[in-house]
Amino acid sequence: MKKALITGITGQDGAYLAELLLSKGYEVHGIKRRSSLINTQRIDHLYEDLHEDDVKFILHYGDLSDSTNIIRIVQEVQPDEIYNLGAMSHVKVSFDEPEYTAQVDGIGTLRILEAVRLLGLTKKTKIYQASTSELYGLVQEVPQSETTPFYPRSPYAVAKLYGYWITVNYREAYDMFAVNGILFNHESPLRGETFVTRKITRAVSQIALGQQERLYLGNLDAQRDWGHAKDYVEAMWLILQQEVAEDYVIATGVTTRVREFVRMSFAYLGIEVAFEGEGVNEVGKVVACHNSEYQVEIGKIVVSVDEKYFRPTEVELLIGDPTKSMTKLGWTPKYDLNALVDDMMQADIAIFKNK
Ligand code: NDP
Ligand code: GDR
Repeated sequence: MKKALITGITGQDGAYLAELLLSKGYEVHGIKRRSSLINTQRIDHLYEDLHEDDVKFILHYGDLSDSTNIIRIVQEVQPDEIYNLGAMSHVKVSFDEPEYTAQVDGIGTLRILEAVRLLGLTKKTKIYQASTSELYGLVQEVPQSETTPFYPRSPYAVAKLYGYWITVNYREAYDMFAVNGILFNHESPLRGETFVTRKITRAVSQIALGQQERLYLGNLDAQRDWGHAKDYVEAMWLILQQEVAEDYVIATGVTTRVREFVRMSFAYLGIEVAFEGEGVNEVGKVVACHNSEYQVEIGKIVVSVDEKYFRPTEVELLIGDPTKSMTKLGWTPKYDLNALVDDMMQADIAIFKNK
């Protein structure tokens, strides 16, 4: 039986990956942070009583900012595979917490690699590093592939750049199986509530149900290549099952503006929204409602721009080229953007109908 260790197991990807690996017969270990309130909501359904025999899902307290703790856990678990998903993952927040972000997202990656090396596990343990399309930052070429130059645009992306290169360096210097998945944005009903897609699907649900007046967003023009997290954790696993350690871009190859994601989310409920005005004065108005269940007035402004959500330096356009992962890994996503919006809206409208 293979053993996997997942950092960031309480996050969106950690939860889906743990589910996937358990379904493949792995023993799954995860690192969770101590918090004053319980933070395991996304993985509670996987919890097993440690007093039972043959437990396959085990959590350890830990933090990527603490080397001794990382070394101890890696020594105890002796994992065949480590998925380093733990990170301060919010781009906007990284401008407020740049040093912490560097510690966790940059040096945290080094701590994992060093733990494996110091414990003499370089031939046993494969390491997956959660790299990101944010590395591309300011557009150098489109679509972005494994060979596109990087130009990070936030403390988050700069920290992740260190994580990317230190992974490549340990692979080359110590012949370790250490690889980067350069994943473009991926979303789901488990997505954190302050990332734009989930912020939108939650607000749209509440506006339709009369529980919220308006949704305030930042840059409506930003373009993202959005996929479904369920598809992307499959790719993470595939990357570690290859004979040769290589880095891969995981993306859909389709890009969409934030504004369009809003429109699609309202459309799921039968509400048509049109945008008018420019820049900070742009608004989204209801132009029709085809579902009598939702009481939204025609002409009502339901979306406005609030500059407080602008970033000091923005990533305007991301569109990935998934050719390598599709041909070499045989990876094909099951969800397109419509299916993603449907999945998220279905989940959020159900949550708020029950409130
Ligand atoms: P989430 O923000 O949902 O989850 C992040 C996880 O990291 C959480 O479990 C969080 O714990 C944990 N974490 C945060 N700080 C620390 C720390 N100091 N020590 C240990 N663990 C910590 O992110 P996602 O699941 O969306 O993303 C997973 C990884 O993939 C991240 O590294 C992210 O940067 C990267 N990525 C994500 C993409 C996406 O579109 N989702 C795209 C490309 C890369 P807690 O629950 O306690 O906060
Ligand atoms: P991103 O995701 O920065 O791409 O990072 P996010 O959903 O935060 O932003 C996407 C785009 O939407 C614009 N935007 C807003 N964003 C947020 N969060 N809130 C708003 O109100 C808002 N209005 C407009 C942003 O400016 C941006 O252009 C995510 C994270 O998961 C990273 O960890 C990961 O590495 C990258 O995706 C790939």
